Amino acid sequence: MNLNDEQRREIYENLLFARRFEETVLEAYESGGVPELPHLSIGQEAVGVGATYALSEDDWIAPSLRTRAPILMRVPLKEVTAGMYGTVSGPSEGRTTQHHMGSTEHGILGTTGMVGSHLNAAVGAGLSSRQLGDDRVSAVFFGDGATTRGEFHTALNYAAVEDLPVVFIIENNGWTEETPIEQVTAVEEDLIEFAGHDLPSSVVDGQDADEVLAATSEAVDRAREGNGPTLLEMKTYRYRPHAEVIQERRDEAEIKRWKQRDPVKIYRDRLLDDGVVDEAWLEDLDASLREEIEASFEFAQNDPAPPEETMYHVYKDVEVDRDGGVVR
Ligand SMILES: Cc1ncc(C[n+]2csc(CCOP(=O)(O)OP(=O)(O)O)c2C)c(N)n1
Ligand SMILES: [Mg+2]
Repeated sequence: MNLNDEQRREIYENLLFARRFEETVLEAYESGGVPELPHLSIGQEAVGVGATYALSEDDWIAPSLRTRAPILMRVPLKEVTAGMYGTVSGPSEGRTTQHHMGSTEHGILGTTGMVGSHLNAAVGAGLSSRQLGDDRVSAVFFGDGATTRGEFHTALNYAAVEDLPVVFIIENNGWTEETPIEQVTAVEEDLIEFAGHDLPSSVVDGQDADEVLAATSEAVDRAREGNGPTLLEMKTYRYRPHAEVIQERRDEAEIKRWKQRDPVKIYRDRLLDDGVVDEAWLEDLDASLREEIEASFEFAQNDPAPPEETMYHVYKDVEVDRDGGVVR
């Protein structure tokens, strides 16, 4: 995919936007304002941004609980922030908070707290695409830990057997909570060794949005042309602990090493080197993103809690007979 200067600036804007948003979430959480424990993806932004940039607006995205950038790229910011506070203007009108965020209106399947459980929902979205003939590709983001779950293998196998238009994206940050991934998997080196199932796969530098975009574009083309699923392993790293309440147990040197491969900095330096942006542009962008994000937090903090009747529209009202058959 050949990018023009405007597209390259747009990718950088999305990277910085995701970074500044989550930094603000952290500040709000630390000052006691966010109702749910953040599991931040700071450090992993290039995976979500690069991959989403490779998709069409109509394509399905199934994020993991940690994946944030694709949501920020598709859903209006005030809605995302309200969604985080569980207030009425959020995508679910206050039925969920950040961990379960989704917005089918924007092609984003709501995620769950059960690791790996959304993979088969994403495969289902691919199957629906096939059956409806609507050309939509389904991209699913999940952690390395999810590759140890049965759901992962079921999803890969079914998508491969049926040649479904699904792109499987492992956000391999090397850790599943407090456990290094190599301790709990039998593969020798890369998680794509799990692929089998006659599935094309590759390992990608997840800190470089251009690399992520190129690999995902290839997979999306394959899926859209009817040639089935692809497994991509994005090597990345989170800069924060698993969740904010958890004490950091990873090696300081390891964290430091990965911070030298900061996806936002890598992209910024490349744009500066290529003369696509200058310092003044970068400063203006940062200031305007901060302002927009602050305004969204102010909006969400003043947004009302959902009315009581919201809880009555979760399940359809039906009457059942003694055998569980639907009467009305
Ligand atoms: C089925 C299941 N088992 C355990 C947990 C507890 N848990 C929550 S997040 C997590 C780690 C997930 O690691 P990974 O898939 O690598 O994603 P990451 O947090 O690194 O983004 C675990 C074990 C859970 N939520 N669901
Ligand atoms: Mg992980």
